Amino acid sequence: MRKATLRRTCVALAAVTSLALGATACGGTTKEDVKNEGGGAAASAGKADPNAATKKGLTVGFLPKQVNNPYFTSADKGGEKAVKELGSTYKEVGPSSATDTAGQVSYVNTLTQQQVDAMAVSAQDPGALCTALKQAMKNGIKVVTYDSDTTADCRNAFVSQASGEDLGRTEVQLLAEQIGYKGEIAILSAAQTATNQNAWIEFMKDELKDPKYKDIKLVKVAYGNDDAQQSFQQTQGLLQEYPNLKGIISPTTVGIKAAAQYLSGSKYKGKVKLTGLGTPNDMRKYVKNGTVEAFELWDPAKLGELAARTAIALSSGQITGKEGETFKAGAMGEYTIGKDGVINLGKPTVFNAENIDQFDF
Ligand code: RAM
Repeated sequence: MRKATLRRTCVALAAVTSLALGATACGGTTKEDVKNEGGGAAASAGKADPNAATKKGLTVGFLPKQVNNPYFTSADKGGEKAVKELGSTYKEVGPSSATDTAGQVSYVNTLTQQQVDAMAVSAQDPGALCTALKQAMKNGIKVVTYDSDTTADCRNAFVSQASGEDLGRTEVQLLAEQIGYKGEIAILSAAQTATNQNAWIEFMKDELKDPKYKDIKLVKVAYGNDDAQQSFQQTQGLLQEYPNLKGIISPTTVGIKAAAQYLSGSKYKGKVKLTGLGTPNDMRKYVKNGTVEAFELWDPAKLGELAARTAIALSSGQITGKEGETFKAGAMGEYTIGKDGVINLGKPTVFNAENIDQFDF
């Protein structure tokens, strides 16, 4: 029983029978509160029962960073499909701007008030949502982050698209090959606070420390806020400021598309290389017209599906979010929870002229 429900039952019971109910069941500090305080991946109370039946009739709320971003449309569709297949109800709420953390906080609070059973959240900021998410967990709501994490004690588990390290390093490797290991490069990111973007950028910087990149210089990290127009202008700005720029990494689907659009209509087309994370459907024409050689991504629908399946496994008690627990994610197979409650979807796919037509998302 959720705590909110528990509380209501307690009030009603006390009124009818004047029963003195123990502090553990009603009001006061429950065991769950205590466990949740330290929080983290182990914030879920109790022990996992991998053989517990999958609960039906749950409500799972998806809260992406940004609702009008095609990447999240695909991801959340994958979530919706899985939630429905498992006999539960899906809903989606979220801001239209990727830099509206206050909006995200109020959507968490709304989902909590609506007493959803679980929520899947892509966080615009690692800390801003924490108070609201902890409150949700205190109310017995399971919290899964997907795509972009909060700090670990603000959710039960994080469904990661791929290892952050792999993503950061491989994007540098892709660009380095394209520019012949020489020249100035820049990064065009999304929001300055985005947990996923910043984690990947740290790994890019670390990768660049390898002596094989000694002739490559990262001159700037620009932020297009997952807004098409701002990302386009930032790309233009980068080329004005650094006329010798040889390449750009844009680890955001909105950014890479806008940068490709700018480069493709400019004298830099094919000369300034561009890679990063994009969807095949957005990038197909830029690969075909010679603006982009290769970029990468995972399947966003699969990420959403895994987030949904994780949320329902948590709500069913099959997992609690602790390292080493395993669960079955339908046709996706079995997943194991790693350190800090992180579940990795798998390896990203690199898209280029040879394979891009095999993908439709
Ligand atoms: C954008 C968002 C999202 C990121 C993808 C690659 O849509 O910034 O968080 O994972 O790009």
